[in-house]
Amino acid sequence: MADSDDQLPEANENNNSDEGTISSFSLPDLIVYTVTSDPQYPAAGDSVTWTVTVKNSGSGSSGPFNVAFDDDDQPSLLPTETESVTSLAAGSTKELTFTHTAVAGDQYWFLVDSDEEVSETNENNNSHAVELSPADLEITGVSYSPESPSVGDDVTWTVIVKNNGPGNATAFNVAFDDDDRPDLLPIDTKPVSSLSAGSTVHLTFVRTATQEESYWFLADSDDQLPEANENNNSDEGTISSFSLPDLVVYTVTSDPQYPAAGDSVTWTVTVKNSGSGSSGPST
Ligand SMILES: [Ca+2]
Ligand SMILES: [Ca+2]
Ligand SMILES: [Ca+2]
Ligand SMILES: [Ca+2]
Repeated sequence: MADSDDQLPEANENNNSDEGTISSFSLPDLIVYTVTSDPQYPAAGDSVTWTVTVKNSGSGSSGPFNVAFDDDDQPSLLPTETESVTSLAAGSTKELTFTHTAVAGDQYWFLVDSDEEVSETNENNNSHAVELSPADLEITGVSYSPESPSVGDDVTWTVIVKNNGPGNATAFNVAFDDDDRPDLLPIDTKPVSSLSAGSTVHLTFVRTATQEESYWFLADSDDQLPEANENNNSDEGTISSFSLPDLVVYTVTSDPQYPAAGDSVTWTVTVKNSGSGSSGPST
């Protein structure tokens, strides 16, 4: 106001004041800039540290706000965890971390300004969702021992299961069966408590050898793990060569050694298996 102390007599005393209003403020625009995780491919069962970089991509600075982490798509309501930021200048970034043990089937959401404390040029770019990384189990080998069993021998089957990743695997079962549906009533199953990405596990099953039988192996036979590829979990094994017996009459002896007519004679017959396989019952 001019002449606010009214020291000057003026021709018009009614045009000395005006009002000022800032016509446009510079507003911030908070965004989730990046989300990274440790481990890089987080999977169910892992303790995962999420690092969220929040950026103010607007032209005005921001006052205090919260960043929410949640396991559902409403992170403004009862989030799993929140972190506070006191201010963020235009163009600046701020890193926040959330540590949480991942649960199978989970997805996670991050939301900037979850309590809507900051007016922004864009309120619709504040959230970001991430998924867990699946495992991929694959049967990479089936073998048996001994190499040429006889019918009736105990044969040990060894199956190699690999987790191709990228995520670690939590508990699953491996089934062994004599038909092509090892998911249904298998002969035997073996549990695996966990298998990290890139690792393999050997499992053994013992079965009495029977000619003309094939065996099937299935990883994650109870479908406990969601996987990147569900179509590489089974394999088949068949014994390719059996050892056969070769029975021969080896010796015949008598008691008495030189029997005569009328003697009561005990004949002892020794039968030998000169083959490489063992024999079943014979008469
Ligand atoms: Ca925004
Ligand atoms: Ca806002
Ligand atoms: Ca698989
Ligand atoms: Ca599976």
